[in-house]
Amino acid sequence: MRSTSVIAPVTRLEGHLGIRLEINGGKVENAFCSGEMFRGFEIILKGRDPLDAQQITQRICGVCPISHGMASVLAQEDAYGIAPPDNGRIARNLILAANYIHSHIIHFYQLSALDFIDIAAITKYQGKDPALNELKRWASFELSSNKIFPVSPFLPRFKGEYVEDTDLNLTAIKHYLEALDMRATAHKLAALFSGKMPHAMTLIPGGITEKITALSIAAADSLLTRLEHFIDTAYLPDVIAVAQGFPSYFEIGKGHGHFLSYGVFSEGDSGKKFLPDGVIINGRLENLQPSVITEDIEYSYYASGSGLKPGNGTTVPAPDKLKAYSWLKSPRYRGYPMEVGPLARILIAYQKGEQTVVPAVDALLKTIGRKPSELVSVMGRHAARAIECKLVADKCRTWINQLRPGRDNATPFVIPASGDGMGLTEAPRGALGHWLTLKNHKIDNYQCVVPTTWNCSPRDDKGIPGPVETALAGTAINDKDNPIEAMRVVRAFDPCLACAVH
Ligand code: NFE
Ligand code: MG
Repeated sequence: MRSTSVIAPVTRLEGHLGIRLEINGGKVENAFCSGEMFRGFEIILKGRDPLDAQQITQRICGVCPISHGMASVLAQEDAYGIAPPDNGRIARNLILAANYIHSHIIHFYQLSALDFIDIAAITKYQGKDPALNELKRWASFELSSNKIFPVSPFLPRFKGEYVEDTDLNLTAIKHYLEALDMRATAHKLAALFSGKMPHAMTLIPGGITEKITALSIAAADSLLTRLEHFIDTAYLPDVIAVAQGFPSYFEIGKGHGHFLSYGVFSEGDSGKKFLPDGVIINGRLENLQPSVITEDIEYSYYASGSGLKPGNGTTVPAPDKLKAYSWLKSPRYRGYPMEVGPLARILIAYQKGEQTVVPAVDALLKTIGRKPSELVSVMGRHAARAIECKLVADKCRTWINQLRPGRDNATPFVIPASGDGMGLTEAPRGALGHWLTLKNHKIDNYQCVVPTTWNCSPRDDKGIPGPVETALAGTAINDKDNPIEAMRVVRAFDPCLACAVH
């Protein structure tokens, strides 16, 4: 029997994503991802002073602003021919790392965990924690009230199988509340070097404007200890427990199996990055070649040329285009749709034999009794994100110890009248690139190709679906009116549609 299920917008992710599932015989036959709104940052940037770019592009998103600021200053550094001194480079690593920790913790607890954890278990709570008792009072009321519109964010929810173990449910709900405090802690860590969060004041081409002091180093060390404790005692164990409770989700949501990472967290002049760049196509590792990136628009609400390289890209909205179904363009790498994000970074680092990554991945796989290939799945994406969060947090200790109070934190520069630059980095959700062209000292063209644009892209000019569309195909849907299985597939990618449409 055929049916269609449309979920628009999908909740518990950032921005406006619509999903259309065409179901045949209880399985998704075709899936479509729609970015439902237009924003126009690439147009807003035209004609402006290039130093506005790292501030304006950070407003693309409140979750991953640092990545946009970083891509922007990297593109400008490429155009101006400069690089930051060690203090600037390392402090930027720390700001970005703190933003990763913040983002990964939100994603698991606030956005995804409620696909698995049973919030109704709070009614069984017998302890004395005031916050949990307040949650219990509220949830007991909502669950028994039969209101036609229950109060979000916990209810309403799709019917489905949730965790049955009361202790695990109550532990995860307690961690849900603690995660809110950890997000603030990660923001405080970033703000020691970024001025404030979420949108950093201090990022400039050539480094950062904030002086490094003994006080900021000591404060960073202390905040990091709290974050590491939460990752070790809550985030990782909770992900492992959920993974063990839902083993079928190591089979669900596979996707194309092509992965892309630009590499991130510069280790200095050698060009080495803590998480390396690379590409995996059909299981084979390749060197990254940015010149083969293009964007198609056959099914996107744009009238610009199709198949353009981002450096020559244009953004001409066409809301009446009949064939279109998304405000995302379709980025492709040598024609391939690429999955980006923590799983891509971890698999590429693992295949490259990175010394810190390989033992961490092997230890986790041993704990959960899985093979590396099984990471390409819903649970694998959660596991990869959690491992990455731990690796990045632990690496912050090294970076904090490498900061030198009083030394330069920025390199002077002159903005040339014309030129172009490419800034490639990795946002929490994956590969992020900004392309900049200057004319008369002003921005002539600015193009962003963003992680969720890769992951949630619509079909390309050849009709090939995007990574999330492909990961959804084949998923068994038990009840088309409660397609929780599809929501688990989508949320495992941690989509941000605000970024994706930019
Ligand atoms: Ni709005 Fe972002 C990240 C970027 S995702 S969250 O991480 O760039 O498309
Ligand atoms: Mg773009």
